Amino acid sequence: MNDRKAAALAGVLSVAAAIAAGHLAAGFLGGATSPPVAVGNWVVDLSPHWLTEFAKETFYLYDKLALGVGMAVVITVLAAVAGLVSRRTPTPGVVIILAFGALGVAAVFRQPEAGQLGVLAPLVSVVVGVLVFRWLHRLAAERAEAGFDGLSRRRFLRGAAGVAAGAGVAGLAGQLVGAGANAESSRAAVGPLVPARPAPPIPADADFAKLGTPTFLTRNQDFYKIDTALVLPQVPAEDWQLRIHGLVERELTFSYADIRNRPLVERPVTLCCVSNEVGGDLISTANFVGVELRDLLNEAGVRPEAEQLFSTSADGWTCGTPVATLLEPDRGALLALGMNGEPLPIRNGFPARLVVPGLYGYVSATKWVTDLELTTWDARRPYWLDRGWAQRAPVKTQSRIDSPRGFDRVPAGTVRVSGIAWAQHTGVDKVEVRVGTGPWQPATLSAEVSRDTWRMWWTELRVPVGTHQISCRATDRSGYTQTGERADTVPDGATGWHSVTVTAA
Ligand SMILES: Nc1nc2c(c(=O)[nH]1)N[C@H]1C(S)=C(S)[C@@H](COP(=O)(O)O)O[C@H]1N2
Ligand SMILES: [Mo]
Repeated sequence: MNDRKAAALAGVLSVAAAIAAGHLAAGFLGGATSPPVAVGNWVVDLSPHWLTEFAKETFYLYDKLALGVGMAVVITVLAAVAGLVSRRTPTPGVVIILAFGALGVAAVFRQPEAGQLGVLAPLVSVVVGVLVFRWLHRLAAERAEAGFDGLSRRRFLRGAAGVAAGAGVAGLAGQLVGAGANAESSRAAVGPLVPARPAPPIPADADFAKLGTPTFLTRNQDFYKIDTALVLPQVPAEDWQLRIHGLVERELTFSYADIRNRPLVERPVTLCCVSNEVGGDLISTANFVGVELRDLLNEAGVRPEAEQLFSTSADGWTCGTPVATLLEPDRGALLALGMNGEPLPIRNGFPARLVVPGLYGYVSATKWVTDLELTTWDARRPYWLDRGWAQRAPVKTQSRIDSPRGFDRVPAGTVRVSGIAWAQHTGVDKVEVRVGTGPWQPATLSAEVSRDTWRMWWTELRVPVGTHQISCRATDRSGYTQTGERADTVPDGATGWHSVTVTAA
């Protein structure tokens, strides 16, 4: 084998080892996305429509395979080039491997399901790639120094064969481990969750999206996501169980089939995070499908001493919800299996989560829920309580301006302003807007879908030339008008009016 062939081989084998190692690491990291898979998804997303159509027609069921082969060809060529340009020193090859790594990190992070640990898989790739490349490079260099004697040649070839075998084993192992650790196939097998009581149709005037507000229902991929999970728990529906125990007459355990075979209800609910700053975007709305949590609790027979529903997720996160709230006949708390016509996305709690209208997520919305214990407030302390957050946290009445954006330039005169308001389980009654400290002016509200969901608003304001603050405030059905006093999100939710500064010319 001549010098060039050895150099190209070193490049190709180290990149193969890097990819296989990253794939294996992703398998072990559970929710993490494998770098080659993430890059593949990216390629698919970037492909123009005609190309994906062409691929489907030409390769039929094998379009994914064709994509894999295509990527393999491109990567092999680039890796061989990396080896060839590194014949004097390994630095150019190392730089190319680092660039591959950066691509891997970027690709993994565009995947919505990548947990915070997702970055580890591409990092493992890079480290393995660089180490293997430097090692093979040294063996190749020693071979040249030794004048291509039999011993140094054999050492290089043995090293290369070892790397090839190792990469093959790691890649296969990653495939096996990853398949076992991912709940996506289980989710795909759930099939339609058909509600016996569907949500009301959403009227066309439930949002003012054309005027700059969000859409009434948030698409699943756009739904805000908050949790402590470094990698998303992967719980196949077949393995999932929910246990109800503690201060109950009879302990109950449900399988996924037990729950999904009950009559399902569908209910639009706006979820909101206590960490949402004034004007923040940790708020979204979905049609949740599930069963009445109250029915399950009543079947278990809640004893009068029970104050707290202490719920635990598959990854050990805990949450405390007032039992009295959950037992209110019209609260509408759900053990949810689906949202917006699909099984829950894994990031939003597949196979099952709690949804309680009117309470912030950290005291109510346990994702990947597996255990419901009826208990007292003294006996059990949920996760966020020991970290400075309040025991009880009903959602505070709030509103936000979506258009114009802060620091926008607008034409002086009439300016259209729009946004959202929410007061879950109480209902929004009124939104008012003002320029500077001028008089509050009422805005037009969107059709109310339910008191558990947000409402959109819009109006037109006279804005004179200059820089001005536009503010909004909501009033809820209890007659409470949002206080202008600013409070931090800790311990039980921010208060204050949202305002944006615009310059009119
Ligand atoms: N298992 C688990 N469930 C959880 C959390 C968590 O950290 N772990 N965070 C809660 C918080 S703080 C919020 S605001 C909601 C967010 O739900 P989402 O990610 O579906 O928007 O989930 C709640 N459920
Ligand atoms: Mo939250």
